[in-house]
Amino acid sequence: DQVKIRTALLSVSDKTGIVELAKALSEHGVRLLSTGGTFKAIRDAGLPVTDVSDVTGFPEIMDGRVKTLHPGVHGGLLAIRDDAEHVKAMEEHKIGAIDLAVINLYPFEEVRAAGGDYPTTVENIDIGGPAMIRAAAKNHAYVTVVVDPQDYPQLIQTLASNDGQTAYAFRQKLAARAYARTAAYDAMISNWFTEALDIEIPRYRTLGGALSQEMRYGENPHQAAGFYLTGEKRPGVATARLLQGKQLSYNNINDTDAAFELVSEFFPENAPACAIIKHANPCGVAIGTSLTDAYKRALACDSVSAFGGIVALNTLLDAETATEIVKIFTEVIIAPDVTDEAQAIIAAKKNLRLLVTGGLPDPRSRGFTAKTVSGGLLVQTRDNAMVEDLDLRVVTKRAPTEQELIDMKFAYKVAKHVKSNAVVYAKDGQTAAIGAGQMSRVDSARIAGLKAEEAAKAMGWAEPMTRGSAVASEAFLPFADGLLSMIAAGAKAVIQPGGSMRDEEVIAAADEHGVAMVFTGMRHFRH
Ligand code: 93A
Repeated sequence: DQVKIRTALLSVSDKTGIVELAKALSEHGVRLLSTGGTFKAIRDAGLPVTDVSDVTGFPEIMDGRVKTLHPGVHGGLLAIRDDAEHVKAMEEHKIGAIDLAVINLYPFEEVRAAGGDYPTTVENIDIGGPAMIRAAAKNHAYVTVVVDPQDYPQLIQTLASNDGQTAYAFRQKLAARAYARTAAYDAMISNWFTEALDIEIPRYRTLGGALSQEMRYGENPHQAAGFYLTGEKRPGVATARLLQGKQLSYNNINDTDAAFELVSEFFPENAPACAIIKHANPCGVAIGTSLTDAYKRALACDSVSAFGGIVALNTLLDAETATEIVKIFTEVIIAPDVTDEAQAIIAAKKNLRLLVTGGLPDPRSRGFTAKTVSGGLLVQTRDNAMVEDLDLRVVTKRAPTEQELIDMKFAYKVAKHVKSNAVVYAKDGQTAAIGAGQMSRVDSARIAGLKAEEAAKAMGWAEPMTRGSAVASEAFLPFADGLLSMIAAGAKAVIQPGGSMRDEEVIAAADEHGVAMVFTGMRHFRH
């Protein structure tokens, strides 16, 4: 069960804590072997260390591409210590056992994140490191493997309290971690290729990531949770900087992602835009003459639901808008950037989280989304369709007016980001009402209509905002009933994919009420 560590091989790119570890090992009389850079760091600290080339009798060649890929190393890691044949082979080929491997890999993730060019990124694919990690982990019956500087203190402590030995259970745990590391590393490399070459989902889609944040809990307090970064270079919640407030929770991250992906559909060069999200669904989206105007108009749609929501902005957050936002309780603000003045205003609200992303994600770029099912992983390319790119077909006698067409497209863009069944009413670049997540489309249409009436009553408006609006349905209207409910709420124009068996019936109902309708030919399910 216990294995005394006599020889250790240290080969690390991230040299954090390596000298302290080498010192502790030396104090336990451990013989240290090491590769070029690591060797130098340890030797410069005045500790005894042997270059691995002296063990293999083979120099590092090809710019270090081949330095530890040698039977002298791999035999030492893989030998079964009490197998007569293995022992004989070790003696015959003068291979010494290696009891501890401390390895961290070429910084592929960092180079990729820093936007390294193709050859540089490829050069940072570590070959020898993962080979040693996997060999050492396989032989965990005898060998201890450490792949993360965070684990050094525990190793040092174990050796100190355990007479320079490690226990089987400890080695097992480290082996599990080692394979998680090499799996995530290779996943990262494979993901980079898919992104760099823009290829379809490969035969073995690997969704690796590195744990960036352990949450206190998941969607509910009795669920454990972590946030893993895949390394995709997309401005958003995963890559944003948190300027103030405590860490985001599981639900915050999910909602903030929905908010920012939605607001990024609106290009800032056209108009400033704001989306307010609750439970991953928008409760108000608007463009405006200014960012403040956009925020106020987004809030007006459903100011009751906006309480405790997430606010996403498509452009620089200014002081005036910040002043408006802090008037009600908001959980998170996410924006490409923030002015110093605005940041100072937000700072007065200690619990309000402020995230800046440095840019907007491209809604047309492909990428992948995934979700788990029991025993499986569903992976698809991101819904990167934009209504501007679609061939809209007028199907009613009345064609939409120019303004109706603008409102339709606005509503359709929002509907793409609303849980199905989605029915979104919009007017003048502002959502008038949003019906989300109902099992029946008529219910979504009706609930939105009711909410608009309630909002009008509460605000003292003469009529609900749905009057004279355009309405979008993210999937086709299977019957005329949904349409009639939209018309009852005051919709004058309808945008929907079309393609139902009863399209004729739906079109006839629209014509009867003088409603203009266009088909997009593309749906935006979001289940
Ligand atoms: O280029 S490699 O794939 N070939 C190897 O044989 C090899 N052996 C160790 N990379 C290799 N390594 C890696 O070198 C380790 O995983 C570690 O990241 C790095 C340490 O190099 P140095 O000690 O020279 O700084």
